[in-house]
Amino acid sequence: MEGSLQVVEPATERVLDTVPRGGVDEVDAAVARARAAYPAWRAVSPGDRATLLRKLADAIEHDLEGFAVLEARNAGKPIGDARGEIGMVVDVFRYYAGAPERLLGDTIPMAGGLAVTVREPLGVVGLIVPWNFPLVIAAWKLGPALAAGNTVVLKPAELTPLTALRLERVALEAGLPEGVLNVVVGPGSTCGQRLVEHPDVAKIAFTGSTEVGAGIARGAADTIKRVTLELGGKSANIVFADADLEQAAAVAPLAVFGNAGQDCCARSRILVERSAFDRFMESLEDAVEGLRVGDPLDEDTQMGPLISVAHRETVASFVDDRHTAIRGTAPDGPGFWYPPTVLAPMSNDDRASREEIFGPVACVIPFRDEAEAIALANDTPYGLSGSIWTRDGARAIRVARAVETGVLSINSNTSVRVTTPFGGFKQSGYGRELGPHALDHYTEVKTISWATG
Ligand code: TAP
Repeated sequence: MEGSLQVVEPATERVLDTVPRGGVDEVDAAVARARAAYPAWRAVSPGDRATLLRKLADAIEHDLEGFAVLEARNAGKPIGDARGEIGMVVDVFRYYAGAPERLLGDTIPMAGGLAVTVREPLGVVGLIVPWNFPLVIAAWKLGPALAAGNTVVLKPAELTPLTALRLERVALEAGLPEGVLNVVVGPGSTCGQRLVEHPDVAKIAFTGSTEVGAGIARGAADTIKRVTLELGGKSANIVFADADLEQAAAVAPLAVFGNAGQDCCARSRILVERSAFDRFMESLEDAVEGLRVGDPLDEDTQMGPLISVAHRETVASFVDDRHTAIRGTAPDGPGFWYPPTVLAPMSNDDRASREEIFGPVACVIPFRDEAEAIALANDTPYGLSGSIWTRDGARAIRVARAVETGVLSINSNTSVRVTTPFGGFKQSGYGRELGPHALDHYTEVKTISWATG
């Protein structure tokens, strides 16, 4: 054990809890527990594994408010958002409870017999998750991993470990066998790194920065580990002049300032057709100035603080007064507050338009026509999400097919659902979470051929 870790509440800067801080030995012990639990867990009948996942979902739902308040305080997110996220955790386990009995294979004709395929679990899977959506991002990985018969070691971010620790306890109480779901709290540079290098870990599922993701891919190469990476984004919200401009402007703020902008799907580049630029900016101003920023536990709050003082400094480094067109409000006093800020008009070449700020800062960039909108949207190393606002259905489909990104929404800003695949193009990562596709990343296809001669 590497001593203890003080977990800070971003809205008050006070210590929320103190938890044991693990190191390499704790990771090795957790991997050993997961390895020991694996043969029995994969042998649990599909129906019984489904029942256990449903019981886990029920247990989390029963404690939903407890989980939500803890998440809201530890991550500094509005309580309404936290309830929504824990609700999604419940839904994810219920959705993947349907998977063990539906992991179907193929029957393939062959000369002199028959071949069948079966989907086998991988073994021990390491899950490394960030601080922005602590439990729900963990659940996106845990649901398919456990449903497919793997055992797991989950490493939450040191800034936000509390709901993962609560989940570990609740899972045992719900009947998951000992060793199936293990949590280790500790730094990424030691604990995360050890998971990546450990010879008994078959796969790493990671969400976080592109830089750390690239290191994980390199580290995993030595043991040919399977890796899925959900990394950063700099997504475009493309608004054409023929769109419902009031609606597009009314919902644009929460698509970038939701979770205080600490969202890989944040539509942080708002591309607006030049002929509608001024009208759009007027409506946007009202919407940004109306955002309620404050105490995460206040039911009316729409945006909380940033996660840490260091992160606030990084966010502030992208903002200069020269480009600041709109600035919302934020509380004074303790807490890592930063007001929602709109930079406009911006070029796509400006630093704030190119790098993932991961804070409540949006760049509004004018475009001339459809071709330029597509070119600007794609002029980024990332490709995670995005939106298209237009009343022209054919154009919506044309642009959607041309934008290089993993998830896109037309006339809405919602791109994450339990039932649909989620993941990136380009440097936003590879692999898909959620929906039916996630199961492909937690199973191997085995071919068994049977000679009939
Ligand atoms: P990262 O450093 O990527 O951290 C994400 C997770 O990886 C944490 O659990 C972290 O552990 C762990 N980690 C760090 N170094 C590691 C290593 N060498 N080996 C294995 N695991 C390691 O992200 P961050 O520092 O929290 O945020 C930095 C930037 O990343 C943000 O500003 C944002 O741009 C981006 N980010 C993106 C996302 C999404 S959803 N795509 C989420 C968070 C951050 P510890 O933190 O406990 O050390």
